[in-house]
This record gives sequence, structure tokens and C-alpha cells, in this order.
Amino acid sequence: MKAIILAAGKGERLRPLTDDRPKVVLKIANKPIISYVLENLDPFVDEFIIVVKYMKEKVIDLLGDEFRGKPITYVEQGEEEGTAAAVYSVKEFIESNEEFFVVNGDLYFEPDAVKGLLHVFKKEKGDAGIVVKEFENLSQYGMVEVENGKVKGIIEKPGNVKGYANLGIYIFKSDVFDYIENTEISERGEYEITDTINLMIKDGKSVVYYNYEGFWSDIGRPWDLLEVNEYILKTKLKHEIRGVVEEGATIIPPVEIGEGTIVRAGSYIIGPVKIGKNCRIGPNCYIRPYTSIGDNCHIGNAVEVKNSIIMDNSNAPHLNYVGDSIIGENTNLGAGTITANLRHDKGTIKVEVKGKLEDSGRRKLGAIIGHNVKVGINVTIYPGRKIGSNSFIGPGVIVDKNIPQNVLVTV
Ligand code: TTP
Repeated sequence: MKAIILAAGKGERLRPLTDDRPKVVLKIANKPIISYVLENLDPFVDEFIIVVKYMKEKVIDLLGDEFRGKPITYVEQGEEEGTAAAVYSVKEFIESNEEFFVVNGDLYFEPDAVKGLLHVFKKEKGDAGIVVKEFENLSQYGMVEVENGKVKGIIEKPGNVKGYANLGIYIFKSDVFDYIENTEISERGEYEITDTINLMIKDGKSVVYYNYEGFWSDIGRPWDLLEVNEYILKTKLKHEIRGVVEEGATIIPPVEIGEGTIVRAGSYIIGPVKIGKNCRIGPNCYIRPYTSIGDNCHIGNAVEVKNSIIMDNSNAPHLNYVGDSIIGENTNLGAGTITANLRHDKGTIKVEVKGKLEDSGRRKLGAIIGHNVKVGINVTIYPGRKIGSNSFIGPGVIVDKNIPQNVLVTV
């Protein structure tokens, strides 16, 4: 069976991390999001088709033309936007009556979601199938209404109600393309696969569902990266030291340390923590749980890092505090630069996402810093603030507003 992976989106809500790359190539726990998707689909499929568009070369360069010996074909989405338009772009690769998976490329899920869907689809002889999960509050999701074991309809963002969410993992047959042809453009100007499914149901097609109970996240906003990072480190990390740990460093498992990395004396690391290859850690730093540090990073003297993602080739070299933060690739923090991650009133941290202030629901959230950023000495970054890629922040600046990409900010 083929798996179609939708990876053409712009990932605007994940700016500045998607300033120069599609979101599916962003790494969580040092592995690209789309690699987890491929891994978790792998047991059930023999071929992958990836729908790309925004900065497509970065996906193609990352994955190449096969995954574990199974071919990958890339198809570019046309002018039309939306998930239905993305699915339609693979039409010529699907035979008549062929069944295939369609999966959003920006998800984290366990293989059980796919296994369960396939099982229900075959057992119930469905025309299409969809994975759902029960949530207390569906305001961020599409609500899947069910009746007598079948899907009755999907309502986008129904508000603060309890019910089944659409997880973005489907099985279709080739007739889905006929329904996409009849799908109308939505209010937000996109062709949505959920509208296509509603058309199928109206036409009497049997759309079955699998109620998945495992961990799932759609990675839309920056703090979703932290949530998934925490889950992966908590549930998958193995204690493995491939680098060198000097005498006088303390490592509390599970901690994964890559080849060529040196952890100098006085460093204190409490797992789960993952550190990539060729990093310089310490002396005398403090790395706390749920931290992922990429390859070629430097975490230096008197630096504390907690519940954060630091991507490849980035440095927090002297006297820094990095808490509940995400730092992109090739970024450098100056000596004394501090991220604040908690409001004095202990309220939840709000973040501007696509021009609108959104409540992250987190009491602790630090900075979201893009790629190739240079932050000067003694910079203070307020909770939930973003710094755009390729920007320079001069010494002593207080970052209390979001900073766009490619700018120089001085006091
Ligand atoms: P979304 O998360 O809805 O869209 P996006 O990735 O563009 O993100 P943002 O809203 O932040 O700009 O997309 C869900 C999935 O579908 C995701 O894996 C990307 C994919 N997709 C496409 O392949 N083509 C499209 O035209 C759209 C809108 C999404």
C-alpha cells in the first residue's frame, strides 16, 4: 500500500523556525518531524509519495529517493491550496480502485494509529477511513461526528466542546479524486479534505473511524515542538554515552550523548536529555530534563538549559539561562543572555501567531529564536517572544516584542 504524505504547507504558525525551511524538516529530539512520520508508517506501506511545495528542495535533500529500501516519489502541489488540493496532486500515481493512506506530514503519532485504522477499514469494508481521538476541548480541531460506528460528518473548529478530533491520518480509495473535483473552496480559501469527506458521506459512502488512544500531536505552533520533544525523551530515550565524559561530570540517566561530544568536569546533566555529535558541554553547566541539543553545539561555563530544544551548530557559551525555549540552527547567544520563561503574575504565556495573540496554555515558555541569529551580551528575552532568522540583537537589548527576520536591533 502507498502512503501519501502531505508536506507542502508553509508552516506560517511556526515562524520564525520555518523562515527558511518547511516545518517537516525541523528536528525534534534531533530527528526531523517527517522522519518520524515515515518510520511510523513504514510497517504498513511499501511506497511513499510526498507532496511538497514550500522550499521543497529541503525535503528532497533530507530524505533522498528511498526510506529503508522503499521508494519515495515527490510530487509538487499545484496552484490550488489546501489538503484536498494536495491529495489531488497525486492522482496520476494511483491506480483505479487502489487503496492508500494519506497522512499530514507534520504529525507525531505511534504506529498503532495506522495499524488500528487499517484493521477497522478492512474489517468494516469502508470506502474511506479516518483516525480520531477524544479530546475535552475541540476548539483547535476538526470534530468528527459518529453514529452507528460510522462517521456522520466533520465540523471544523466547533468550539469548546468534548468529542472526537480528526487526527489527519486517513485511508482513501481512488474514487476520492472524483469527490475532490466537486469540493468547493472553503472560507479560508483552501480546498479541504474534510469537505471532501463530508461530500462522500452525503453521497452514501461508508467512512469508518479508528479511535486511537495513544500520544498524538499536530505540530502547528512553536510550543508543540516542546510538547513532542518531552514525549519522545520521556518514552523513547535510551541511556547511551558515545562521547567522552570527563571525571567530575555528573550524568543522571537516561542521557544520550553522541560521538565526538565531550562533557567537561563540573557539568551536571539530569536526563532525559539528548545531546548530538561533536558538542562541547561544560565545564560547569547544568542541563535539566527534556532538553535536546543538536550536533556541533557548545553549552559552556555557568549555563543552565531546561526543557528546551537547541538545534544544530548553536551555542549558549557563557553565563546563559535557556528555559522552555527553542533555538534554531547556527544561532549564538552572547554572554549573559537570559530567556525569561515565567510571568510574574504566573499567568499562561501568550504568543503572537500569524499576527494574532494566542494563549499557549503554558505557564512556562521562553524564547523562540530562528536560524542564524546573533544575540549580543546581556540580552534579556521576555517569555514567548520570537526572534526572526538572520537577525542581530545588539548588547543589552531587552526583547519585549517580537523581532522580524533579517534586522539589526540595538538599544
Ligand atoms: P496545516 O498545518 O493546516 O498548514 P501549514 O502546514 O501550511 O501550516 P500553517 O497553517 O502554519 O501555515 O497543514 C496540515 C498538513 O497538510 C501539513 O502537513 C501540511 C499539509 N498541507 C499541504 O500539503 N498542502 C497545503 O496546501 C496545506 C494547506 C497543507
